[in-house]
Amino acid sequence: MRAWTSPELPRLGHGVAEPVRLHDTSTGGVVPVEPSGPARMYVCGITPYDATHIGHAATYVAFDLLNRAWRDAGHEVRYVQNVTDVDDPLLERATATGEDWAALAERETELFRSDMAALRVLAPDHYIGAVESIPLDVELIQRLQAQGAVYEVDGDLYYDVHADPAFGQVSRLDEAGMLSVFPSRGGDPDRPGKKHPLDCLVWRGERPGEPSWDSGDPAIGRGRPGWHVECSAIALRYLGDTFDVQGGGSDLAFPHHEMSAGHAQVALDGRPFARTYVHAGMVGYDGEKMSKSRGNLVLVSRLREAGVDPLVIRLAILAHHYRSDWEWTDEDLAAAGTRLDTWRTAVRATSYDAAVTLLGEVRAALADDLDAPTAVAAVDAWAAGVAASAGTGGSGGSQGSSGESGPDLVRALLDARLGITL
Ligand code: 5CA
Ligand code: ZN
Repeated sequence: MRAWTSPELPRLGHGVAEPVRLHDTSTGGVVPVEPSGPARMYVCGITPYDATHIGHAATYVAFDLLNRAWRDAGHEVRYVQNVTDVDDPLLERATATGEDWAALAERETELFRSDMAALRVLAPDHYIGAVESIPLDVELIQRLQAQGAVYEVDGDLYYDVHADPAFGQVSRLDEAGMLSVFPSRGGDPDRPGKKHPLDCLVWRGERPGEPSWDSGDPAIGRGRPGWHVECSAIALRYLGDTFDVQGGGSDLAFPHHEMSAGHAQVALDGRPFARTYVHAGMVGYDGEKMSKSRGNLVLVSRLREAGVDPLVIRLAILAHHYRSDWEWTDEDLAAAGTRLDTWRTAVRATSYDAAVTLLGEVRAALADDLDAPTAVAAVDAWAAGVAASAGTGGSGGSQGSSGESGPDLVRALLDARLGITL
């Protein structure tokens, strides 16, 4: 399906940024990520039954920082994202409100596109819906069947998690840990007929009143795909195996990314699905994780309608490290507004030397596991320095040898690396 229009990305001179190091859930450490050829990233997309909230926005802004870091390090980036435009929560919401499920999905996907564009998030190269990827899912399920990794339970097809010897290596949870989160994240540990409580659905047979598709294969029948197979199949088709980063919020590490990796690795005879698994922390509001099902949502579109500058929303997000869990507050937004004003005042009077120093600091912070708060603090310190030297009549306006001015360099830097235009 159609993505959204990416903002222009200024090219920064001054050599290339250093390679990016990222926290990898599967090893538990910060590791160098060294793409060979184009950098390949898959980030799990929305389930479009409600509007984009700050938690979603924070997750996509985090991976946008990675996209921008790779580009500044000289990589071409291949970025793929899905839209889970058919799944239980979407169908349940449509049933509850009496809306057509496909119309609901299309409307919320369109709102997401406009929120992402407003937040200056670079668009994926391939934006793929679950419905349009059903033939890819069927093909993957057939490969899993050929490996003996699929069995039937009353017309539904289940994946045997132990078919992948590496099961557990993405989330690094033990079985008790897996079982404790499985039911709240789409799993059905107690379904009779399953071989193991953690086995997951790959194909849900046709039910009255639910959308279904003909798989074209009598051994699979009519129905709809399970959730994990969707991301596995889309990533393999558009990125190939052993791609650089599989990303999403930390609530996806298990079961979603564990299962998607398992499917792919069984189909690929053990070749790794992704090299690195990167997870953003959960954003809360009013003391709980922000979620559509809890209803404690701060919606990007609602803030925009209320006249909040989307760049201020983006800057409020950047004040938090992507990996930490944090709480959204109205004060965050006010602080980001003040900060943006301060930066906009400072940029007019910056010296070229101060701009070059800032470039090095921002690049270094972001190369270190996308440390946006440190990058933001460096910009704050630069702005304070500019204000202090303006007060003493000091050093505004000088240029580098290329004729580039300090203000031009800082504007390009913050635009290219933080997505903030001054
Ligand atoms: N469609 C699936 C992924 S294939 C899905 O999880 N959709 S979602 O709409 O529920 O979430 C979209 C993305 O936002 C996921 O990466 C999820 O981990 C992330 N996310 C959801 N809630 C939060 C939150 N409160 N804070 C941070 N990220 C969140
Ligand atoms: Zn996914």
